[in-house]
Amino acid sequence: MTGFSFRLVTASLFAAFPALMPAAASAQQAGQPVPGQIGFQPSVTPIMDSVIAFHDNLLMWVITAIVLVVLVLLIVVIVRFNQNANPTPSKVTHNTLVEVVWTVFPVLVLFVIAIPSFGVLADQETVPDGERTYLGAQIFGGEVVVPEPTLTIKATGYQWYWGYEYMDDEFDYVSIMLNEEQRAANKPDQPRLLAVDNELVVPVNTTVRVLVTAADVLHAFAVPSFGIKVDAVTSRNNETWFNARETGIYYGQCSELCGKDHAFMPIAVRVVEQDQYDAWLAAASEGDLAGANATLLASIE
Ligand SMILES: [Cu+2]
Repeated sequence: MTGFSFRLVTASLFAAFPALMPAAASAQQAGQPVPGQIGFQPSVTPIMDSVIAFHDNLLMWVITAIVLVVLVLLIVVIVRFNQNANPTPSKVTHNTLVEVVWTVFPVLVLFVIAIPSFGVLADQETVPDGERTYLGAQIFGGEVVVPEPTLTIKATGYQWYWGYEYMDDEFDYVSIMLNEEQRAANKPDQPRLLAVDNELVVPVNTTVRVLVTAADVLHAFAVPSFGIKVDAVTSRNNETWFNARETGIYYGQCSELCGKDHAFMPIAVRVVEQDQYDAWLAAASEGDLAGANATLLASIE
């Protein structure tokens, strides 16, 4: 792939037109959307690195080329075939060569997009074994070998909240969105419609296997900064993974229309240092989830 990325182009655009800049500057804040945002949320996992590289180094170039070709064709038609320039229209209705070209060319374009895209998609669904180099990473970012998972979490979608089960430690809880009153009282710094009572807590730099299922209707577990989106289907366990390299809080949302409160069942993942996680886990797995969360938040702030 070319080292000259679309990001470079957008960066020079911002340099030329600083007025475009504010959204991009605050986009550095990880894990949630920001007003005026036009790009992805910043990546904190190998999968999201591949997704962003796929977008910046390939997809945006293809899209830009297509837009320019269509624009040129439109201009040619407007200039050469308007009523004044071309008073007697041609009565041609078929042209085999043109039809072959406009069928074969888009097929080739789709192939060029599909092949690396399938690599990135397969990576999301292939849990690391500590040896495999990811295809998306090979194409877009060099060698990335991810250690085997040491933590398995089952995420269950309900109408309309998420349940998290720590499979290795055999405890679970549910995570429900805070309404505005609760948020103002408990987590005023967190965003509206994304803050939850009990966040999903995981350690940093740890491969986490995520089993995704549903208890009632279809849901989908998605966290943009991690580059994962997995359907939650009743009586099935779908599998994905992430390995977050930065502490912080990362928000996602249910991404499969599941009923009237579909928009109100956010996902909040709290990535913390290993010792903070160990302390949290010890208390939470003994049944004191509220105390564990309060201690954890106090140790972060
Ligand atoms: Cu939903």
